Amino acid sequence: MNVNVMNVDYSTKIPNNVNLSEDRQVLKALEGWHPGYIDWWHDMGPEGFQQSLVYLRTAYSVDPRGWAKFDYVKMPDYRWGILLAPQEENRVVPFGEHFGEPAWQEVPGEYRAMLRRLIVIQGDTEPASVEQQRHLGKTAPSLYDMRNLFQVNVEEGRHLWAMVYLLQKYFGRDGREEADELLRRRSGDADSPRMLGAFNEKTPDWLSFFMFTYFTDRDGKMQLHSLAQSGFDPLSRTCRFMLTEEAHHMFVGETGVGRVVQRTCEAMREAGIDDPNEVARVRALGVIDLPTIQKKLNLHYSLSLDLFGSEVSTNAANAFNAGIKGRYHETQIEDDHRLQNSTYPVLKLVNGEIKRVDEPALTALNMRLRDDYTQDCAKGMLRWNKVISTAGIDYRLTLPNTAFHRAIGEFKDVHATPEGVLIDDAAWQKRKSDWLPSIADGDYVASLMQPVMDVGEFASWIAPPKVGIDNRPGDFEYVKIET
Ligand code: BYC
Repeated sequence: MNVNVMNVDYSTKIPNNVNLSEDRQVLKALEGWHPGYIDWWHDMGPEGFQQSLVYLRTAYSVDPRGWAKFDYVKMPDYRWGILLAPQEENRVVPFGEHFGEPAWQEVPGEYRAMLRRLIVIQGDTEPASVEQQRHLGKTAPSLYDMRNLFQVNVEEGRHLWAMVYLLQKYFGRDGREEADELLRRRSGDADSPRMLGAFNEKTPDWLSFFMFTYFTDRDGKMQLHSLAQSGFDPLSRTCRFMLTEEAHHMFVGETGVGRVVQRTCEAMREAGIDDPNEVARVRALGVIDLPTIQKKLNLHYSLSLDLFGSEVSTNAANAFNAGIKGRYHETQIEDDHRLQNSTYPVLKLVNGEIKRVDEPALTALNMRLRDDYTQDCAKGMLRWNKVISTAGIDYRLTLPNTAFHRAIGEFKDVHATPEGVLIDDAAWQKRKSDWLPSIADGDYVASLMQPVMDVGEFASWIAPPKVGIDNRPGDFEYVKIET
């Protein structure tokens, strides 16, 4: 491990551990990009609270034993920095046609376009999520939750910086142009939308935010893991450090949904309601009924599955062959890491039925990553279901079938129930509001979104967390709101 890259240089305008002060050209490009970023943050970052002091963590090192410090910061003063995990000595390309060759420190010419595309797609998602979440501060269910939202937002901003650094350092003029485009596209904009579907959807309320951080940030985790395997070493190192921050985002999602479920179960028990499908009675308690939570889950999981691309993809095969994008935990997998002769079972439509069919493993890489993702999703759900069963309520949250509500890949042209039964358009239209949030469900959840900004207080529909951030007590003032 190279000790020099552990600590971050705060003397330049852009904190970094990549020796920017001696890399004048890149420093200049980044400093040139900085004002546009700050404008974007003011226009499209969190609405309001920009002058509030927020108890945020800022990365000061990339040492896994202690990399962040917590302090009150005004969001626009957050030090967005460029941090790469330490360079591993003698690292080799861990998969594909170049397996075993030294990892690249510069962009290999033949893979330039492919690499740039992947970096741009990754970069595009980061500001998109900030845009999607920008109005949520105003309806935060507590100061604790508001702080977590803003933490996620500033770190997604930092992840944008991470990708922009790669573009500006390694891709010259077209990299700089792409960096500018990242600030120009807007989530949900009719003329200039973000690149991937889920990042143009609305995040209308806090339950959606928690589902997004659980399901969509977890796609981020899987994609970052795959890129962290890259033979292009600077990308690998960047993604490795981003994963450190990403863990908190998924924690916010998992505990957020868990706390909503817990509050609903507590309220049902107190009111003596056993049947979770008595939606009107449960809603009268000011909590979110379990069937609506399931519908939100169906929506966010299916939108997130689309982010893996088509089940069978030559793009994915090419990126793997090139040594640019690997598999989840590539180096821990025991095989030849070339996949020239192996197969992988892929879900496909065969004579109107959903079946697993063996495909060449190389073209099936998106499917494989998506399978790894589904397994990862299922883990946290066990905890949510434990809360429900402990409360003695007969209900289980489940992941819908992969064919349900898809816009990308094998199932995009069919309709399927959450159980995976194919149905026709008429049946889908009739039943879809049983499976996805209806306007009425959205209105009800929206009606609960009343801000709670008193220290240590929480909205009626969500339980307090078990522990505070940075071990702070329950009555800690996570955001000092300016008056
Ligand atoms: N929407 O071979 P195909 C995160 C396009 S999230 C729109 O099926 P491929 C985060 C595709 O571009 C992680 N278009 O797929 C989370 C291609 O178009 P072109 C973000 C789509 O290329 C929360 C065509 O369809 N990172 O970090 O194998 C908060 C055929 O493509 C979509 C990455 O995604 C879609 N959903 O895989 C903040 C990693 N899917 O080129 C942040 C980088 C496919 O023919 N990206 N298309 O015009 C990739 O690895 C791959 O590009 C994808 C697609 C997985 C996205």
